[in-house]
Amino acid sequence: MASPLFRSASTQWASRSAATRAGLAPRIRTAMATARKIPASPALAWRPVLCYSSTSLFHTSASRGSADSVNALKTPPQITAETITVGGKTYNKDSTTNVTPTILEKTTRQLHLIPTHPIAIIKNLIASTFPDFKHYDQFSPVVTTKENFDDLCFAADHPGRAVTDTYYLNEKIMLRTHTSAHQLQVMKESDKILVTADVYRRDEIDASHYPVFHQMEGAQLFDAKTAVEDIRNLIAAGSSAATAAITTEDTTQITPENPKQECHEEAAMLAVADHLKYSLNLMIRKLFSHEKDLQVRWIDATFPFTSPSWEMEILYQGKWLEVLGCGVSRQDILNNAGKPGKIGWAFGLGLERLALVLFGIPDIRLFWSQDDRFLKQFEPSKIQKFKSFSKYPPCIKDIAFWTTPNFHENNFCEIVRDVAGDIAEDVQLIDEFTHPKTKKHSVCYRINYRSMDRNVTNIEINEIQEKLRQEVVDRMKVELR
Ligand code: FA5
Ligand code: MG
Repeated sequence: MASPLFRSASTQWASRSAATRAGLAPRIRTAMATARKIPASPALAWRPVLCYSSTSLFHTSASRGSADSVNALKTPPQITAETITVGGKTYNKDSTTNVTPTILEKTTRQLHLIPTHPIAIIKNLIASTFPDFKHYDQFSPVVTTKENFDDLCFAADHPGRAVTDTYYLNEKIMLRTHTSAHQLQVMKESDKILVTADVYRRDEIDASHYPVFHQMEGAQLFDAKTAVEDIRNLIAAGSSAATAAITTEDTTQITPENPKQECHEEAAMLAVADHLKYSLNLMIRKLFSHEKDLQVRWIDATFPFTSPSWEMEILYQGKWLEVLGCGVSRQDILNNAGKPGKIGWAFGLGLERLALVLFGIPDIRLFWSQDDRFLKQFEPSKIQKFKSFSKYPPCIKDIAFWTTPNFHENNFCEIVRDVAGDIAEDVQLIDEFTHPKTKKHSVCYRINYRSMDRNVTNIEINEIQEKLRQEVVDRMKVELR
C-alpha cells in the first residue's frame, strides 16, 4: 500500500489493499459530488465545444529539449558499491538509497519519445490541443527532493517523502514522482507550459499498476489584474466554434476544505478555475471525439501546490476513472518563479490511464513490451484499438512469512520486481493473521507469474520463487513459514 503523496492519491492508492482484500475493484473509486456554493459567472461557465470527427485534425506541436540530453539518458545506468551513474551523472549512495537496477533500467526507455508508441501518440494528441504552449519532454527523471517536494510546498513530514513510496538515489536526489517537479523551473521560462515525462513510484503489482508511468503537466499564467477580462475573451473566442455537447458534471464548491487562497481576488480565481476546466474539457472532448456519450465529472481534491484543487474523472466501463489532478497554483510558486503579478492554473494527467481507455490496452506491462506484435500495431497521430495476441498460461506461487514491525508491502513488491522483473503479473495478499499467543503477524502473498511474450516453465518459476524466498529473508529479515 502506498502512502498518500496527495490526499486524492491516497484515496486512490491506499484504498487498494483493503479493497483487494474485500474483493472489490481497486483504484477506480466513486467520489461524492457536492453542490457548488459559488457559481461560475455565466460568461465563464463551461460551454460545449467543437467535437472533431477525426483524430487527423490533431497537429503535433514542437517539443523542446532541456537540461539533460536524451542520448545521455539512453546510456545504461551503472550501480557500484558507492555510486549510481544515470544520465551521464554520478551520485553518491547513502543509507537512503533504495533505487534498484530494474528501475534504473527503465530510465533509458523514454517511451514518450518513440513516435509510434501509444504513450507518445497520446502525448502528441494532447499537446495539439495546447498549440502555443512550450512543451518540454526531455527532462532527466533524476531530480532533487527540493524540486519534487519543497518547491511545491510539501510539508517536511509529508508521507509522500517516505522511502517506502519513493525511489531515492541518496538523501537529496530521487527519481521524480510527478511532472510537477519541473513546475517552478519551467514557469520561470514561460507562461504556457507542458511537461511530459516518465515518473516513478514504489507501488503494488497488478494489471493497472507499474512502478513507472507517464504524466503530462500543463500550466498557464495570466496577469492577475486583467485575468477576468482576458479569460472571458479567450473563452468567448474558443466557444464560437462549439457544435457538440459534452456531458460534464461539476458540482464542486469552494469551501474551507478546498479554499481560495487569501492573496487571490475571488473573481480572478474563479476566472482562472473556469479557464482551467474549460481547457481540460476541450482537451478530453478532442481525445474522445469518437465516443458518443462521454461522461466527465469534476470532484474536489487536495494538493499541496494548488488551491482550490480538483480531479477529473471519466466514466469508463461503468466506473469513474480518475485521469487528472489540477487546481489554481499556489501563489508562492509563482512568486518564487519571479512572477508575483500573475495568477494561474496547473494540471497533471496520467498518460497510461488515457491510453488504456483509448487503445483498449488490457495490461499496463504491455507499454513496456519490446515485442513487435505490440510495437508494430500503432501509427503516429492515430488512435486504434489494440489487437490482443495470444496470452501465455500463468504460473501461480504462494509465499508466507512472519513479518517484522517495520514490514511494508511496497518493499516486498520491490523485491518481487527485482527478482522476477515483468514476469510478475500480479501480487495479492491472500491471507493474514496474528498469532493469538506470540502476537506474531503472518502474511501470505499469491504471485501470478506470466510472460507477455513467451511460455514460462515451472522449473524456471521455481528457481525465481526460491530466489525470492532467499531475498525476502536477506533484505526484510522476515521469517518464512
Ligand atoms: C499528481 O501527481 C499531481 N502532481 C497532479 C497535479 C499537477 C495536481 C498539477 C495539481 C496541479 P496524482 O498522484 O493524482 O497527482 O497523479 C496524477 C494522475 O496521474 C492521476 O490522475 C492518474 O491519471 C495518474 N496516476 C497516478 N498514479 C498512477 C499510477 N500508479 N499508475 C498510472 N497512473 C497514475
Ligand atoms: Mg490523484
